[in-house]
Amino acid sequence: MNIVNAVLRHQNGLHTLRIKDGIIAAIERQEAPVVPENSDVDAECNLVIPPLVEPHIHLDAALTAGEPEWNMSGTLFEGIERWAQRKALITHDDTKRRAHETIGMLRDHGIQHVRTHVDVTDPSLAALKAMLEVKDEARDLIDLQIVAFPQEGIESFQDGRKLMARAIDMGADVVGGIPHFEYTRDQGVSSIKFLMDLAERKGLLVDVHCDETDDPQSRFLEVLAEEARSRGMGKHVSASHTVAMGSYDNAYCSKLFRLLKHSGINFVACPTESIHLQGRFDTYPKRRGLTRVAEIDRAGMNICFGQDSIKDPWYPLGNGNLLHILDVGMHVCHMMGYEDLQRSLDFVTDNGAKAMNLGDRYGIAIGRPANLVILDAENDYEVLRCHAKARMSIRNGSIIMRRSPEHLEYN
Ligand code: 17E
Ligand code: FE2
Repeated sequence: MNIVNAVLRHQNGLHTLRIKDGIIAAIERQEAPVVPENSDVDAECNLVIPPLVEPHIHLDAALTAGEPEWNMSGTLFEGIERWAQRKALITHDDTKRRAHETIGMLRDHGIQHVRTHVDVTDPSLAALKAMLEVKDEARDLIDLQIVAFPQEGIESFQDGRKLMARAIDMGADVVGGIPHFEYTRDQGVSSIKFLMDLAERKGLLVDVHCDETDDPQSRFLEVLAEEARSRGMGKHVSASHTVAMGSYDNAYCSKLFRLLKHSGINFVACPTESIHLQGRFDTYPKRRGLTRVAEIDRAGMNICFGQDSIKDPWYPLGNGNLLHILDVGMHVCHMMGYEDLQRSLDFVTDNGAKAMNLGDRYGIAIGRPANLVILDAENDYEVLRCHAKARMSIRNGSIIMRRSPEHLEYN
């Protein structure tokens, strides 16, 4: 298969991508637009990118909003309570059905790499067992990384440490945590030491829900970053949310940034989720409740966007469209300057791939898997402005999704 008339990011002109045996075999600069041959895919002078990357979602909780009760306060903490009610009812089949349905939504929006946090604070580990099967069954659509995520705590949940260790033995890829939810600061700190020890021993990645609260005293990020720095594990560690940073004073934050840069850790922000869940204890002025996305990026650190939820106890909306999350993120984080708009796709492609440590399995280059998405716009700026959609998603050289252009009629 050849893709002709492709616009590539960071490259001038049009290109032909030649795909053989599921691999990108050649990338050729065209002199001018060409007429496609029969077996060619015509990108029609639109952007062809590597797939969108979803670095942070909870597939085990997706599509459960309102079951059995809705989150009426809109807080993270009521979300965790509502989920505990639903968690008592989950079954293997119910988890698989919802996860597959949600993966279908991600596919429809050009996502092929996904990191999902799976709640392991459940003595049966039913959701994890189900998600390990889903990972295998969904292989033709997405690559799935599974985080062992202790939703109700490692230290403050009964047998929390044992459940984490068991989840890793069962095959979870990434070690998670939730230090700001542990009962005490000490427990938060010891939970981070425990999870970093576990990851180091097993050679695994780390992704911690870290400081997901407007409380400016929630300072577990410094603990995580120092653990990562001193063990030389920074590249393998992600700090998700870190929204308390939006409430830290500048004097502390400037000191913190020195450590963060030295640590080399990655950051994941979830703008729709955080603008919804945070600021809930404020009247006015009301905080935005996001981490310092622009500042982290400007400091040369890696930060990406994720959607976190799709219709779950924490967030009632969502449909898999990561470009919508990008749109909201650029607005809420004050990143609408021309330079940011011109490179906005970084936050849902390359930066996510880096956080997930996808390495040379990701990107448009000769010899890499032919995982490609055609958008219906010509550059990052227009993608954002026009609410572009994925027109085609290609995985290992096969078309897995094709969307017809919108059709309007006028009198
Ligand atoms: N669990 C959590 O602790 N935080 C979230 N944002 C979600 C689940 C969605
Ligand atoms: Fe999350």
